[in-house]
Amino acid sequence: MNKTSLVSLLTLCTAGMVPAVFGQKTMKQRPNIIYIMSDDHAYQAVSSYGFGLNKTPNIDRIGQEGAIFTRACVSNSLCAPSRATMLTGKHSFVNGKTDNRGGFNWDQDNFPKQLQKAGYTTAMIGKIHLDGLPQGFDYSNVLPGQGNYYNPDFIENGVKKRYPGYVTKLTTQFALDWLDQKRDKTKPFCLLYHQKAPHRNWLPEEKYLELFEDRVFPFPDNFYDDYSGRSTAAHTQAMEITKIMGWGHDMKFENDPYSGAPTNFMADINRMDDQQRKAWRAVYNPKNEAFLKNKPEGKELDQWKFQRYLRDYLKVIQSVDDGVGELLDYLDKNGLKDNTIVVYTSDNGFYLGEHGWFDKRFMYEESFRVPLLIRYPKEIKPGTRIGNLVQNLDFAPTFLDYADAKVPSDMQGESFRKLVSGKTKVWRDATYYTYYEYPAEHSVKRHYGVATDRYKLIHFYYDVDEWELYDLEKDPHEMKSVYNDPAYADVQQRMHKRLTEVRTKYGDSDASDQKYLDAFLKGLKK
Ligand code: SGN
Repeated sequence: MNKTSLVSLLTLCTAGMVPAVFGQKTMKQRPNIIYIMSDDHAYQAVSSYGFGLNKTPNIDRIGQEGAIFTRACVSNSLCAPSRATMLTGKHSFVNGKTDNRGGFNWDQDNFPKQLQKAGYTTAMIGKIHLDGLPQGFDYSNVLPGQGNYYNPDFIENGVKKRYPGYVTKLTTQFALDWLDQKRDKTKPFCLLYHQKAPHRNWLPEEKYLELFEDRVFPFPDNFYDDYSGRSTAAHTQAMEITKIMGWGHDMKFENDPYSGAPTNFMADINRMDDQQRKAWRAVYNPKNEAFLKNKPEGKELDQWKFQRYLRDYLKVIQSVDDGVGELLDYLDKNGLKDNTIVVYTSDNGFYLGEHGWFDKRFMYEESFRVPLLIRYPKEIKPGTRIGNLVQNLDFAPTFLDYADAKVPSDMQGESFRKLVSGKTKVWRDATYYTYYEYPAEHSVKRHYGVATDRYKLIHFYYDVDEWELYDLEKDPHEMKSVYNDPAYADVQQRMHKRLTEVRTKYGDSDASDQKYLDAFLKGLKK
């Protein structure tokens, strides 16, 4: 073989286009990876999960042609910590990113760095919410902090620029542009495509402004929860739709309906260009005027707020689903479908009125669980359903496993590659959870806990010392803690044992909680 043909054969092999044969040794074709993550996307708002709120045909397609997980969860239900865990494969108390405040140490190891070492080209596009230039990526184009829905800034490889348009569409456009034009096509790729949507304050794309306006969504059964079956934390949170949402930012009134004063929604309105503002006002102004003419009260007012919240939240998701469709089409058209792993998930779950709430943070199911769908035609049978407790901790080792790359021994997650392809049924039977951001917005107390298939034990600490225990089979909506119920004395004891075991396994302790608490208090004093 002459030098030129050897070079072109090697090029094709690394690009994953042909299996190379060197003597008797076969070099396996390595898959591409597209990891799609949106922000605050509740599983209740992915149509495959069967809640009937909306239709997400493109996201659903990933699960129909691959697998859907019905009990995937996070280890800390908050944006930045969740992303840090996904990248490092380590719990918050190990990677150091325990809450949305403070920096993230990009110098530590992460799975994209390992993929680069293994010959992959990598890109991070969209919301990352971790300060500093992302490490482990050949290309990055990210939003600063939370980003903006309309005419957002993006930081491309460290350089900030404002782009006209809608954030979800722009993020998709940048992802497709990287796939088609910017990536090194001689290598297998890993793309992290992260949507800001559907994060608060849920500003829909112009073409979806009218969507769902004729739908009336029923309250969840526990919308008027009085939290009587639970400890202090559920009573003192600040997540109630009826009490916490504001007239401007959340309810989209330019002037407060009662005082007439301009609201903080003007910041969004002022960021829009004339055409965007006109389209927005054409839909929202008549509805707001109708409200002003006949101001609802009591339950009717609660209904009004709930409808506005849910409609806006679901409208925003429609653009996310469109973007997923565009990416899947790109793979089809470019012969990349069979050799590309596609994952769809969210950084955490979200409340859509359950317990009367929005937001996340609690270890209760709606925020603990996330949508998770994965497609990889070469290994995963279409229509697979997995009910095991996988966690965002597992993404890093799973991707490295698929890439035949080394999984660093200090990564705490486990690869679910064999589980999802049906090669094993052996899996963990308990997951560990921590939450630290308190005192803070939404006032959810610090807690940690352990969840199994059926039970969940939670300890709230810092300014309280209270335990909750749930039997998810009998009480799937976590309305009544059975921690002090004598009928559950055995379960309580067993769950305490499981908690000690997982804390030991992952290296967490009260001392480590104290370390992060001290760091937080020190930060407050500055
Ligand atoms: C903002 C939101 C909160 C949200 C946090 C964290 N308020 O502060 O509702 O809980 O982000 O979200 S807002 O008035 O600014 O919209 S996270 O996704 O970054 O964890």
